[in-house]
Amino acid sequence: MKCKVCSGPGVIDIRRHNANFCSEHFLRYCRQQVEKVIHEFRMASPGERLLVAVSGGKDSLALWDLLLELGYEADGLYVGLGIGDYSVESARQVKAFTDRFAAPRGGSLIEVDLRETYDIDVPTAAKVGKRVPCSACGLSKRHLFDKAAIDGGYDALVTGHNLDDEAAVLYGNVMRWQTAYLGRQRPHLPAENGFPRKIKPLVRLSEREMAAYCVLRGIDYQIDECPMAVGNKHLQYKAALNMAEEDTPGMKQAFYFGFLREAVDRFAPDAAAREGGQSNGEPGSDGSTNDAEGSLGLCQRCGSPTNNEVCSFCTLVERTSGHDPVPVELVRRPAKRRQR
Ligand code: Q46
Ligand code: ZN
Ligand code: ZN
Repeated sequence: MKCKVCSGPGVIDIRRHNANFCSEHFLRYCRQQVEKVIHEFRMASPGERLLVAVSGGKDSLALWDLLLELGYEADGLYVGLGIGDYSVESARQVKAFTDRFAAPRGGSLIEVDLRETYDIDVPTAAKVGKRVPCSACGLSKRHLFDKAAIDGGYDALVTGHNLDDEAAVLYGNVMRWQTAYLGRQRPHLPAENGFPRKIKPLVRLSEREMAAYCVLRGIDYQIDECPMAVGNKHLQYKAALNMAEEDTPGMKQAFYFGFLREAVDRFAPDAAAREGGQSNGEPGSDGSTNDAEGSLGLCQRCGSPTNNEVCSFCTLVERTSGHDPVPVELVRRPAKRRQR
């Protein structure tokens, strides 16, 4: 296996591009893909302040590293979800990355802990609210990401959704013809209705490539799956698409970028009719959605945009705070409804 660029020993093959790369040229390829997509979708300009939502996983840490490499002013935002040991380890990885890779290049970390600040955590919110954990989690993350970006005066909120993620969300939205979500499934959502600009600069890179990037850069990351993800739809969609990709390399990229080129605009009226909010079908990682909120007013508790008197997050906090913490293992996902 020889590097496509320098003919030196290759360390990774990328079948959809029919290319192998050595370490140096693979890292350069990753930077180029991010630069290309930022330019193509006019995501950000030099000098803007970016806030990267970091989970401790490979994608978000690689993204923060890539943006700093490319010269962007990028800070990190970590939300402590209170998901047992998983969250403890995730926080440790984020802090280690910040100290070693981000701080020396001017990146600082903002931390928000659900338990410390709001007296809730994801397992307890799920149990008390009788919600799917990913729904309570996604709702909380979206709210806190938006709030941190607005409060901190950042030009954009950046998330580490990669090609596999976006193709799986698209697959789920198509399977259920969620036309309003399809109309908003773009890698760049402009700031509107009190929400920050949201961008996804990793959509040209795959999950596997992000893992390789971290290994080659020496970035440690959380390798365990979230214990609350078991059985979620998003993982099932990913598995289905992986089988198709195995047979036809490039299928995922063609599916997702073909959608952006040929179809997303056709669904824009459906998205507009839904009015406000920025949900695009990916609240957590399970693809379920339930709280796209309009923009008719501001939450009486926190001042966030909402079409209710009190926003979904504040409602979640009001219901959940004061309850004893529920251990992760006591939260069971609801039984599947029988299908015909
Ligand atoms: S952290 Fe949260 Fe994910 Fe865990 S509970 Fe679901 S959404 S799976 S990205
Ligand atoms: Zn090379
Ligand atoms: Zn609120």
